[in-house]
Amino acid sequence: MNRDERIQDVKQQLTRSRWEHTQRVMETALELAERFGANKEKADLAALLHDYCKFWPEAKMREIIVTRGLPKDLLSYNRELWHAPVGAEIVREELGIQDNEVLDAIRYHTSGRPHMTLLDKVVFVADYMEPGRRFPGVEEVRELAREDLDQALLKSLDNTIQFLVCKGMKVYPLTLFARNFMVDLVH
Ligand code: DGI
Ligand code: FE
Ligand code: FE
Ligand code: FE
Repeated sequence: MNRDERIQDVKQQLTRSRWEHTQRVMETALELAERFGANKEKADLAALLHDYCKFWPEAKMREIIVTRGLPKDLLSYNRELWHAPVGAEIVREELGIQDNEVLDAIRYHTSGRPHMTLLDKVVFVADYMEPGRRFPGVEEVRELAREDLDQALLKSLDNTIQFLVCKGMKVYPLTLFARNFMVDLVH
């Protein structure tokens, strides 16, 4: 499967507005990869595929989590988290993506994790700050990302956790571990 065929495949999985988001994540990830020295081909591929399973039915995602041995604790947290690990599994199985760095960047693009790789950070921050995003505090993340990817990542995690807490929602432990890890790293 070449890049154009992959693009057609991804477009079929997504709504028009989600495909436009994906294109902006690809552009932003490429800029960040260039700025901070990540592998541009991998950033492009991970960004293209990062939301592959975003619109899969909840029951189908649940089945993938159970049958493929993905972390079962996901099932007791927000279903918005599921498309990331399910997406990594599905692009490996169905699109034949074998690069574990790319698969990890997809797998952890929503939750984050401790010890995020440069590629993980590029995809996570690109997804958070692509020019279509209107989150409170996103402009500060864009400013930080001009010079310091780690500070931009920490601020994205802080903003997301604050958002969830303000809404009275649970926070997936991996997101808290990711944030705590980044606090130590930047100080
Ligand atoms: O798929 P996208 O909309 O492009 O963005 P995403 O994959 O980063 O995340 C989707 C949403 O998941 C995000 O707006 C907040 C929500 N969410 C729910 N519980 C958690 C969570 N995000 C994180 N990081 N941690 C959670 O526990
Ligand atoms: Fe996503
Ligand atoms: Fe995200
Ligand atoms: Fe996304």
